[in-house]
Amino acid sequence: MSKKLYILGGIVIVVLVTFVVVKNSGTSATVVPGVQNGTVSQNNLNGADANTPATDKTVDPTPVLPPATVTATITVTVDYTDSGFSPNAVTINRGDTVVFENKSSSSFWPASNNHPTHTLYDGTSLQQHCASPTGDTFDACGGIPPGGSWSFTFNKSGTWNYHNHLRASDTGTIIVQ
Ligand SMILES: [Cu+2]
Repeated sequence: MSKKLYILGGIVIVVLVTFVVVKNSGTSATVVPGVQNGTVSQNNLNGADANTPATDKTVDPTPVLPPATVTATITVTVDYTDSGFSPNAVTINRGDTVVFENKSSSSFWPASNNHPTHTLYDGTSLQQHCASPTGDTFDACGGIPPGGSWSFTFNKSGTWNYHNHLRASDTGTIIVQ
């Protein structure tokens, strides 16, 4: 009985000594770099204890995103009067919409140059793109009566000259950046 107690006590002592040695060796190994820097910071001391969660981890702040480079799209109005398109030249960004308002005394038909084929904007002719209009061709494909309007969203960059197909001498320019 007493022999078992001695053995048990010996085991406890061995375990305690081993624990102290391991703990001390860990401490000395990690404190040295702090001392070499001239100062022993609290972080270095905390870091020496393997049971203490590291406190010197820095949490990244919420990333600051650069300002959005895509600007909101806008709608610009071009009036058509008996004197022609006004303003005659308009500069917009890709994705912007131009509303052509007929304030003249007769119907108008805004369309991409060149008259009469209208191939400048999308490469297809009036006969082709007006057969089944998809909304992405710069061509009203029909007369708009006085008081009416026709709008088109420009999704292609370029300098797009246009005219009134019903009075081809009236022209204008949409510059899409
Ligand atoms: Cu035309």
